[in-house]
Amino acid sequence: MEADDIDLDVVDLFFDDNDYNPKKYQDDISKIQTFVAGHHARMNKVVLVTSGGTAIPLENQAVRFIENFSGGKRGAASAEYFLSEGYGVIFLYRQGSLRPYSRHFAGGNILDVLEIREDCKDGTCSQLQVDTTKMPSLMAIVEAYQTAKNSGRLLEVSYHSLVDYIALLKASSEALHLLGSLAVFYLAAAVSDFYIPPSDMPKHKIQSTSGPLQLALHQVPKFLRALVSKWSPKAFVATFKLETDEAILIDKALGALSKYGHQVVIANILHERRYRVIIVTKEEQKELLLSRASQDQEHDIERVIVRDICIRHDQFHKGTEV
Ligand code: 9Z3
Repeated sequence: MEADDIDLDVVDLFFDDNDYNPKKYQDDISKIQTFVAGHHARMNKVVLVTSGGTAIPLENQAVRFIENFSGGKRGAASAEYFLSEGYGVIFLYRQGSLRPYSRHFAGGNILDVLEIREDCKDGTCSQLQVDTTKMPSLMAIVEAYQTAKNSGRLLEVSYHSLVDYIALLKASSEALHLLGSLAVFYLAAAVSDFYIPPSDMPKHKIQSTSGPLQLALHQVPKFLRALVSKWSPKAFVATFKLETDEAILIDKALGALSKYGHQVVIANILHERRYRVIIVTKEEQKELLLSRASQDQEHDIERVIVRDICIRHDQFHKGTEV
């Protein structure tokens, strides 16, 4: 048996061993399939953007989880830029993480820009007014959001645990296969490499009276290989590689490219990720760096990343047509 087959078997076993929320899962899959079919009919490009972290439950009826740092800014901002590039966007995000457009209000309190009209304060009417001077960008953001929604180009699907994430990634990938090379994967979610299989989890809450807690975490199978070789083999795939040590970043990115055989790795260092990334392909390494002035004006590096990925996808798609 080839190493690839072994990997793919491990992925199948993972699905056999792990249960996920079947009701929500079925609803989500049918929404994804309908979305993809609609875009296929119009020969539109569609990108799957994954975003946010994953929760690793420690108990079967879970009270505690292992989490990570990702807040979902990369994914949410990128989804907006893909929409403005004309793509249909399936936004697969961790519940509670940032979302396209509403992310702009996450740092403040939206209630601060709303006012109850003077003549409504006796409760006889229900009109609110918006003080846009307190948030000058509000109109443009609402307009962009409504355009995306009304044109049917944005589908948001949430997940919570690692298992939910992987199940939805598989279902989306299989649906997107219909689009061939018009489909893009932009995998920005920070997915845990480790988890506890259900058979190893205690049924009830772990008791602190049992003394120090020792956990054995298992490795999550490498789903990317299944995605690239089996679930959606004609798509353009861009993944992210996160490290904290610059010395190993590029080697790890190149290692991922040769292991999975996909098109692009976007390499980033944790504390530089808002202003610097390196686009790594088999042929080149290209640094994208926001200038100091752009950083001061809080410009998004995602605009530049998405522009670069769209150009590469366009070339890839044209190359597959001949
Ligand atoms: C990233 O590297 C993203 O850029 C961040 C974005 C998660 C750093 P934020 O959500 O951060 O805006 O706060 N994502 C991928 C990280 C990852 O786990 N990649 C896997 C790996 O490095 C491969 S898919 O092994």
